[in-house]
Amino acid sequence: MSKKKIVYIGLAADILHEGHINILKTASKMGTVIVGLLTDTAIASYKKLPFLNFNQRKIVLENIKHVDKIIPQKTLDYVENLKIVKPNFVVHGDDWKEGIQKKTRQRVINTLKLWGGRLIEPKYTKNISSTKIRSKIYSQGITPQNRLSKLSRLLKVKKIVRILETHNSLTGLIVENLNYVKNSQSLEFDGMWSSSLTDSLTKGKPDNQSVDYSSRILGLNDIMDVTTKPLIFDADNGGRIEHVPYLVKTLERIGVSAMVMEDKIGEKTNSLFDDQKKTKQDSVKNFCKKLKIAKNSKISEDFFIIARVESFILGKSLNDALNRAINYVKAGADGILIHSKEKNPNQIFQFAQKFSKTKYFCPLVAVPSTYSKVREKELINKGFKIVIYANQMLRAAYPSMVDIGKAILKNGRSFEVEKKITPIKEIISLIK
Ligand code: SPV
Ligand code: MG
Repeated sequence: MSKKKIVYIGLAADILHEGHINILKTASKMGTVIVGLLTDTAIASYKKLPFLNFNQRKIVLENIKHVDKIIPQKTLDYVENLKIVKPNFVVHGDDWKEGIQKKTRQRVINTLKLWGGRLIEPKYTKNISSTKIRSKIYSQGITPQNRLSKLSRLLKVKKIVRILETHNSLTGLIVENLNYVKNSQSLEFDGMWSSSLTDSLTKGKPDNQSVDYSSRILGLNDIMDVTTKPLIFDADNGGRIEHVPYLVKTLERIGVSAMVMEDKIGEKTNSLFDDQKKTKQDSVKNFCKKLKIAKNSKISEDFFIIARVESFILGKSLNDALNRAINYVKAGADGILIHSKEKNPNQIFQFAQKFSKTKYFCPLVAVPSTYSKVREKELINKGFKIVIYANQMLRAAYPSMVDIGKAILKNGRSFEVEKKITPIKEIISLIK
């Protein structure tokens, strides 16, 4: 076959194995090989972040003799690049005939037809796949530094980073492994929220710092043992100012990616309570001092200090919230959590609109507990980069456990609840 034919291959090339080499070899026999190397954003749109970033993956590929040229492929979909390159052939393993890439494949076939190009599908190399290698690597765990920096990487490539509350290792495993395929896209949670509220409630105590940091961090260690996703820590108001450096250091050491510090003082009351009389908001000056200390205590650039503005919780104005956010960013906050307990997101949307016009705009965090009708799409449109589902796992478990307990009391046996609970066979092998 003439060397002048153009062959296009879309690749993530994060974990290269002999299957990829087979494809590249086949392609190089057919003509000039152009690899559309998926960008980090493209990869993160349908699976986990790659281990290696775009440039690292590019360097590896550039040094493979079957590759003639590399261009970025910005989406999982090939069409944009195909229309530019107009290749005679696209080569892809035949494994994408089924599953989430089925539609992508069909669009490749339709596009190639426009200029008489063809899709070549070598037989998938048996017993080897990046997905298998990747899950083997993940089952080994992750270093604290690698986990810590994941949030910063996710913020660069995701439209919104989706975080779910985790109050023990089992809920951590749910965040780690759960996925849902919707419109050929595999959806998952990007990371975990360690909530002061649910950490306290699981210990049967109120959310008023009765459960101290040491106890919460012990729980975190258990979660970190069995997961690899990033974690954001709810640090309440950071505690006493002289203790802040030690909290930051401890969190960094165990691989936490961010700590959220709220600008309240006085007796701690959970923000979702109507009555906030016992709580006051810290002065801008004091809270900025705390933020500066936190910022100066961290070692890693990727560890984020997120300042949580409680103005709306305490009935203060939009201007107060804005002024605080601006000052907090000036003091070193890497992100702003604008909290609200309204039934709709208007208040935080107004805030986002004004804040985005200032030069201090930085990643915004939403906690849609009371305004839960809001969709992630709307949050993205208003400039939010992180959404935290802050308590839903515990709220799911509690009523279910109460119902089952009641049913056992009512019936004097457990037979009636069998259908509602996980079968023994499944529960004993839940953790393999
Ligand atoms: C938590 O989850 O503990 C939080 C969020 O801080 S809230 O409960 O809304 O205050
Ligand atoms: Mg809290």
